Amino acid sequence: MRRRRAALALIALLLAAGGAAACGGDDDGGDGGLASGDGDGEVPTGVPDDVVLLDGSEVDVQALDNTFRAQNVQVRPGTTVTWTNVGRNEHDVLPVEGDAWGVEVDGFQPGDVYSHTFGDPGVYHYYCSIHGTTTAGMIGAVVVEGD
Ligand SMILES: [Cu+2]
Repeated sequence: MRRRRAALALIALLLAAGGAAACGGDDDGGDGGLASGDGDGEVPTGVPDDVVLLDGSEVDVQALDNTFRAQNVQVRPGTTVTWTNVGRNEHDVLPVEGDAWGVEVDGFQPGDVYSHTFGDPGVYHYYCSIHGTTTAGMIGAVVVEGD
């Protein structure tokens, strides 16, 4: 009887652990964009750790040589994000997934400005293909809050 009880307790423990993991959502293993390897072809997932919450319907991100600042921003749905190339080098802003937005290098020379309005909630990872890969280097993300 005693042994059976122990087994039940163990099962309960396993269930609790499993449930907790499931509730945790995207446990991305803590890679947080610091992927090993060459980075090409890898897709970052989830919300970055260091997100800057920005209010207002218009938000600015600076493209420096060679980082985005703020790197990760969180905005409300319908917010227009404007990237300005304040560096001395050319850059681009390319979404990691799809090509529904972003600007090629020809349109993002020093002093150039690019804007996109994010309507749908989600995490939009992007990068500069000249100074980064999809997961490292000159990268950023726009986190659009849910309703
Ligand atoms: Cu760049």
